[in-house]
Amino acid sequence: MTAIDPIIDQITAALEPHGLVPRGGFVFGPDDDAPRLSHGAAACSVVLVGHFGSSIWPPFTQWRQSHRDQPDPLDTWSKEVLTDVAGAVGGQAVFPSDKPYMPFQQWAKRAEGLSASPLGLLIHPEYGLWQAFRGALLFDRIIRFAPHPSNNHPCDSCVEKPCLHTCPVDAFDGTGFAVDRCRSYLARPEGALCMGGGCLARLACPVGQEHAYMPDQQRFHMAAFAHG
Ligand code: B12
Repeated sequence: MTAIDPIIDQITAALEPHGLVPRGGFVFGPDDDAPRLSHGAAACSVVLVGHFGSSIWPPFTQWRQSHRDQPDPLDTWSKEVLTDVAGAVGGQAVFPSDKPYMPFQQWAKRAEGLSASPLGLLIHPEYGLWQAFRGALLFDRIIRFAPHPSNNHPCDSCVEKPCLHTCPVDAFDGTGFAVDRCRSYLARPEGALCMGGGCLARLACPVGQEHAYMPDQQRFHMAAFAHG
């Protein structure tokens, strides 16, 4: 068996103070539209970076105290942190919020073997919908990754699918997300419950409920989505 690349330990250590973790990765194949590195060549490997549950919230909240009027604070924080980490490990950081959008969810399916929930969000067998990606590190060399576990898709055995029956305006039908209907509801007084406590459809998912974001983080994401 091939040993895992030592750079994964370096990345793990560099991310740890920020509540972030490497979330697998892969080597681009000849048929992939691999992103270009700053020197023009196509990237060879990618390591995804993200978080489970509220692990980023304490370090991010602390950073925010000295960056009070920062627009898009979570994206800005992610860029600050990951640009530094990339520099330290010889990679180049890319971000989910930057256009043209990189296919983060497709990458995550390959890197961690995750599948999409009926809400469109990828679901993790342990952390459910309470996880996301803050960036990815591109490298110009082959990185040896541990094979990801063959994750069962938790939604396959979920008969009730409460995520599809909880939204007060039926914004999710299992095939798409009625973004405008959701946003206009959030703007009305009736939307206060979602705005204050988080997306009811996401909260209805039985998987990984103990990892649901803390209330402050729920409100932050709802506000970012509602006004985005
Ligand atoms: C544009 C976008 C949106 C748009 C979607 C518009 C649309 N119908 O396409 C809007 C603004 C609605 C949106 C909302 C949310 N999003 Co969004 N979004 C993106 C973004 C920036 C680009 C998507 C894209 O076009 N990618 C390019 C294509 C080529 O890549 P892809 O991997 O093939 O894209 C997949 C997605 O587009 C997906 N998709 C299509 N429609 C929708 C709708 C939703 C709601 C989601 C989540 C995904 C999704 O299907 C594609 C095939 O797998 C991605 C980041 C990224 N770079 O991918 C985040 C991303 C998909 N979003 C994410 C999240 C978390 C959300 C929110 C939950 C934000 C929040 N409030 O916390 C909400 C969901 C609403 C809710 N109920 O709370 C996460 C998903 C993480 C995960 N576990 O899978 C991502 C990866 C960002 C991140 N930092 O991790 N989002």
